[in-house]
Amino acid sequence: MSSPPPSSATMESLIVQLHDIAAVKFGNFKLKSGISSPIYIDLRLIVSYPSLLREISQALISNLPSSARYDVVCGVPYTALPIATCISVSSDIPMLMRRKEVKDYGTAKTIEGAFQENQVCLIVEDLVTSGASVLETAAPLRAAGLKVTDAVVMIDREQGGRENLAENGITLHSMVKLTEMVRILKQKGRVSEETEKMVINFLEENRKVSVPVAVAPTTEKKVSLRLPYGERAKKTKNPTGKKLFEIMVHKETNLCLAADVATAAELLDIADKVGPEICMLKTHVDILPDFTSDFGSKLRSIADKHNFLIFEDRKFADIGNTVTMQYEGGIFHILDWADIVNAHIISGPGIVDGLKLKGLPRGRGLLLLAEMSSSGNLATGDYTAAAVKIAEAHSDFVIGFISVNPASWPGGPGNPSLIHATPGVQMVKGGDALGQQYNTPSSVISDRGSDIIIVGRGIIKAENPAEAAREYRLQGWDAYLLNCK
Ligand code: S5P
Repeated sequence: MSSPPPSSATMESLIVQLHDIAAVKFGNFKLKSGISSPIYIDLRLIVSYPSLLREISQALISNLPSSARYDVVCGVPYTALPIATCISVSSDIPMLMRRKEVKDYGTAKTIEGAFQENQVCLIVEDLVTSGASVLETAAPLRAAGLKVTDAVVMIDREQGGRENLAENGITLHSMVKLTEMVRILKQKGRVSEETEKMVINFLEENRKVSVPVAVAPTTEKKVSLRLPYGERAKKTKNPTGKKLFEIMVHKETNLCLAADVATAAELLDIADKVGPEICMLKTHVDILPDFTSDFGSKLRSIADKHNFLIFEDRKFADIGNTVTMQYEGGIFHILDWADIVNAHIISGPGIVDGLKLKGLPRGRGLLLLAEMSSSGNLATGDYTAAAVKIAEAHSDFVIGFISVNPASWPGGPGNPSLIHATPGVQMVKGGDALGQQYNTPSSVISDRGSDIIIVGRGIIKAENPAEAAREYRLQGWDAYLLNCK
């Protein structure tokens, strides 16, 4: 911990060595995301060069400010595991390992090794782009009672990772920034000026893609501690609302999967895989080309097996009389299989009366769209306030809201019997090309005062959706525990 920061000569030599072993390559590479990159970095190779591995580990640790305090280290699996091991052995600092795969839900440990609550854990990573993988490792460490305040990384790609981590309370210490690395390689005659320019342009363009989009409300604030979900279950009149809170407590999850997949077959498959991690599964049944009349009963049996509720995101918007027919009839018979549906209040309170007529006798629940996640949406101010009024007047049937920033509402998230579910959630802030705006699980639960995170593409597009769901569950639950009385 006391060794001086690496000299520029040491740094240059490390970078040249990385180039020598082809851990850094220049050319035309197709990345996992589909885009072509003029640079490719594969730091897994360093395990074959022990002296380089040792030098890098030392450079990482001596790069930390002397004020940094930590009791244990943990590498982000898998590439950073040997680096963390090397730091642990050479600096005599105990190490922890985070499991990527947990076989038995609810019983197996996510963190291996000996530690005590409130110890500080330093995260070790090889390459940071958006910071998502560091956050994925920080979540279970924090959930286990450890403090995570700093992360060391070999290479910072300068694509928003530093800012995203700072937003989550983690200071990033990089050995070298990617542009600096390319500049050094050019100075050493390893790459031409043209290649250097190409890489810098590529980074600039990608930086634009991944720079966090400013998310609508600028009024984020910490909400005061909230009643535990279990207490709120007792205050809830509607049986589905009560059951939802109870499932959340029982399964330790405030995650809802937005299962916007291409077919009914895929939906049933992902429901079964992700089922153990979620309290609710959200469908858009009208996007499924292979919908058949037994879809509802099939999904129901998966929901019963894994104990989650089904939420059909129908967004009813018509007059009361029409929605009764849309809810019950047509080809989808939503009333038969969906525990929860939602409605806009654009048509006035009659829409709630209409849905309630059919839903309440079956014990179903309704969420009102009080806010939306998409940029430029009109569900703000008086409109949001009207949704709250209608919900209060129908609290036997309305179980809560689709909301985005209830902490900023006059009176905050309000009545504890009403639940807040928030879409537009991913591991890092940002947006899509069609107006969707994303916030992180911790900012949604901690700063924005919501109860449930609704995650779609963050899970369904992941390489391993069940594993991604698990990470979202841990982050969402961790944030809930931090904010609960
Ligand atoms: O305001 C809203 C309301 C909803 S219900 N914004 C949303 O994005 N949603 C839904 O949440 C949307 O229809 C989609 O099913 C999900 C978000 O998906 P993601 O892939 O962007 O996470």
